[in-house]
Amino acid sequence: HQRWMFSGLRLARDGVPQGRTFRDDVLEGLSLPQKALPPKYFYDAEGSRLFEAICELEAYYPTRTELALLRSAAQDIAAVIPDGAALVEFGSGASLKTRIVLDAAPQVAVYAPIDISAAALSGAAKSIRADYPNVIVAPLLEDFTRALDLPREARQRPVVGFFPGSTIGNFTPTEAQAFLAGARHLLGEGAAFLVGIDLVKPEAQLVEAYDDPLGVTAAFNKNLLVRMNRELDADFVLDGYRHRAIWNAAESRIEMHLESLSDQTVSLAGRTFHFKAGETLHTENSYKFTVAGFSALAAKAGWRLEREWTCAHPAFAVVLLRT
Ligand code: AVI
Repeated sequence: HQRWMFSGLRLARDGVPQGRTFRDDVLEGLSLPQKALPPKYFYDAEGSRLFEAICELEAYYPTRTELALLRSAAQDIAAVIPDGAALVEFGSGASLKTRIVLDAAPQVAVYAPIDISAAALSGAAKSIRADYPNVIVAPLLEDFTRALDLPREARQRPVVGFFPGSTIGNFTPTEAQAFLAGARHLLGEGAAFLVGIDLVKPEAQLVEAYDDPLGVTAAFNKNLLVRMNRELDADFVLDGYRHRAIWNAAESRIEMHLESLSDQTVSLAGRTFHFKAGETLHTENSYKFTVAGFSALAAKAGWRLEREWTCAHPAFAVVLLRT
């Protein structure tokens, strides 16, 4: 596992030795019987910008619900953060929720945000440094599922992990368990881990959140086609696909797909792929939990649920896990 320094950010060295590239994952994903891509590829600069816009939408309840929950739990949360702690955030994006924790817990000495988007990470690091001059900011530009070591600045300190936004819902249960086990290893014995989880709720509200009337989520989904066109020299016709959000009750997840509106062939990286009319490219799962179900999942990865803060309408929870 190698890293190097660049513009003050540590880069994961993609492709060496275990890394897979966007191209590898696209070629494999488009060859599956149900075409599918990992959702992490949404987050190029434009995708990260569109995701921030989603978080502002009336229809997308998770962000504002979790923000309100964090604000009302801030003193409780601050009370479990030790003096001189390092706060390690997985998939930190714009680091907006972090501010609630940092405002309530001035004892945080180091903030280590981990994110795959260079633009989002450097912007967030800059603004956190400006607004919290006493906090050492040690950003890690990396797929947060691959982070193997804490930044030097965060070692030898009490560690609190932070994973808000219900991003854990974008993993399958097997992946979520593996991520939680990896995070336990990364954060270390005795660590606390604050995780936001979106809870099961009525189908109509879920579908509206993932197929908003302004079409921002549709643009976010379709940006994957734009990205493949640009980075892999693909020739997806953007108007040839439509955004779909479907509640899969059996799996307790919202699925996002891009549905082909006609029979069409796409060429990409020297290969061709055929889409039948109505065939979909499955681009994301967003699992919805119960606190009991999530606690059982976390237990399989060596975490015990120590506390929970829950909002009933819309249903959302922030839980505190402990090794
Ligand atoms: C980042 N993640 C938790 C979002 C979600 O709700 O699953 C991504 C998203 N997809 C569509 N809208 C938002």
